[in-house]
Amino acid sequence: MLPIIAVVADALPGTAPALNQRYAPYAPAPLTAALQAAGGLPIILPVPKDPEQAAVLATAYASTFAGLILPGGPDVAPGRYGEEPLAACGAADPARDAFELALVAAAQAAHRPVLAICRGLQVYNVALGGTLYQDLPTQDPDYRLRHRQSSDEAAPSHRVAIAAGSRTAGLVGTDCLVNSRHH
Ligand SMILES: [Mn+2]
Repeated sequence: MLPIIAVVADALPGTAPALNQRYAPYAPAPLTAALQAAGGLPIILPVPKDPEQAAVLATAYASTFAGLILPGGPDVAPGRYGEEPLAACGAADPARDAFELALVAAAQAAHRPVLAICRGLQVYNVALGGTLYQDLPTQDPDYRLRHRQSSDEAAPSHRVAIAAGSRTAGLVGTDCLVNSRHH
């Protein structure tokens, strides 16, 4: 049996507003293709509009998947880590925050591994009690790297250090270049 890997949906404006289909859940095609190529069975989890449903659905979903991927997306609401939003903070999606934070808790309770990417890594951090810089250029006195590159957004631009001996280092080495699209 192929392991089911759940990817939380991002949302695009839908095409049939008259039918109340305002948003279309989707996941990035390169991500789902990579999961299929690696022998996984990707599924996309739609974000419940009602945050009240988040915990119940997250627990139910966690019993269905072998692993969870938290992908990229909008900023986490600063209230989730005890801060007021600064002017440079982006718009948050309260329903998605509620669902993903509940999913992290449910995945941990069910002993399912989580791969967190971009926004997902920020969600994971906040879920475990961490805080975030809302905006590096205005908050970090040592800020100098351009983390929101103006070049082709897929082109590698800055260097990252990978922990020696880690699984990631086995795949890409301890020193590599990545694209950078956060703030
Ligand atoms: Mn960066």
